[in-house]
Amino acid sequence: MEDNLRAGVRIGTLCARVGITPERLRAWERRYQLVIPQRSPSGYRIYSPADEARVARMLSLIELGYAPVEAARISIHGTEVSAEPASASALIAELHLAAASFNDAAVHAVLDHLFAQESVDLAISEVVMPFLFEQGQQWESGSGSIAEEHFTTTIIRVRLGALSHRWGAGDGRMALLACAPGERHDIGLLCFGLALRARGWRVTYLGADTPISELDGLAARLAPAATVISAAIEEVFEAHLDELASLSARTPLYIGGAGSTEAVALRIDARLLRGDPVSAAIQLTRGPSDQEPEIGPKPT
Ligand code: B12
Repeated sequence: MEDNLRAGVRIGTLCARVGITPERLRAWERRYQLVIPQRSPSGYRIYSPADEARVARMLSLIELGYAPVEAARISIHGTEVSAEPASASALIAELHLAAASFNDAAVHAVLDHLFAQESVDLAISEVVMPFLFEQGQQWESGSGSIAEEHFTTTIIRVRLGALSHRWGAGDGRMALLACAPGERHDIGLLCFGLALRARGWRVTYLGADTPISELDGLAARLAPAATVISAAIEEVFEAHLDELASLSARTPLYIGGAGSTEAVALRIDARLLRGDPVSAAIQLTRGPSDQEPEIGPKPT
């Protein structure tokens, strides 16, 4: 109890943080029992981090057009008793709102909802990928800022990373995953690893900016069923064609991401993983007889 009080904040602090007046918050407490604050020994209301997240979620839902009574119900009960699951477009809209107000509790609340409600495949392909893409477009068109993009990308990356816990365990086929040298866009690769894991594969993940020489040694040591290199920018592959070509002689090499092209795949004798990370994982994990039409041909 004392620990809870120590972790909590008074009403003025909570209201300033989430952007609500104390009067409105007290009204929500009275009408919907949105939160039931504890009391300090001198009688002040004390709010916990969970209370704060709940109030932030209610505010986001109201901004999205939910009636207060419905917003309160969803904020209190979460997804479990929600009559209808939120649509992908509603969740994406909530993420944009949360990004615009730099509200990390709201970003986490949307992701909590998403990962509780959907399979990893759907969460990635219906919400996470389209959201990141739209955020990039907003930034390009000047309607969103780099700060917003960094803010949400960092949280999303951490949450996806949490889902990767122990993805190297088990006895499934193994994929060695890395971004090309100089490449920092690793979220697509992370999603691809999660989609492979959902299909029983093991994942050894090296992440951003991996030297090809390291992959060479590790591929020889681990003998993965697939070594997958990802890049969002084609020039990144082009700067390392010779090294990649020698790597493909030693391991079943695949390339993916927006920077991967048929031309690069042909030049380094690799297979091209087409499309979004989930579709690509589906193609890779199909039997060899199914693979040829779906994955870019490996020249003979
Ligand atoms: C988030 C982001 C960043 C973050 C990355 C954080 C992280 N850890 O991943 C940070 C801030 C680091 C960053 C940096 C830069 N970025 Co950036 N970034 C983005 C942004 C907004 C989202 C990227 C993303 O994850 N998209 C979601 C992915 C998954 O979508 P996608 O890339 O289109 O990929 C599709 C497929 O290729 C596939 N896929 C993706 N990855 C993989 C992997 C595998 C294995 C498979 C099978 C499939 C697959 O799935 C997607 C859906 O179909 C994009 C905008 C956009 N439209 O994507 C720009 C974008 C990719 N960035 C861009 C640029 C220019 C940069 C910088 C050079 C900016 C700078 N001046 O510093 C640096 C480069 C850093 C580097 N050395 O790599 C450009 C690239 C343009 C180009 N083609 O040349 C983009 C497109 C923005 C733009 N429109 O200009 N960026």
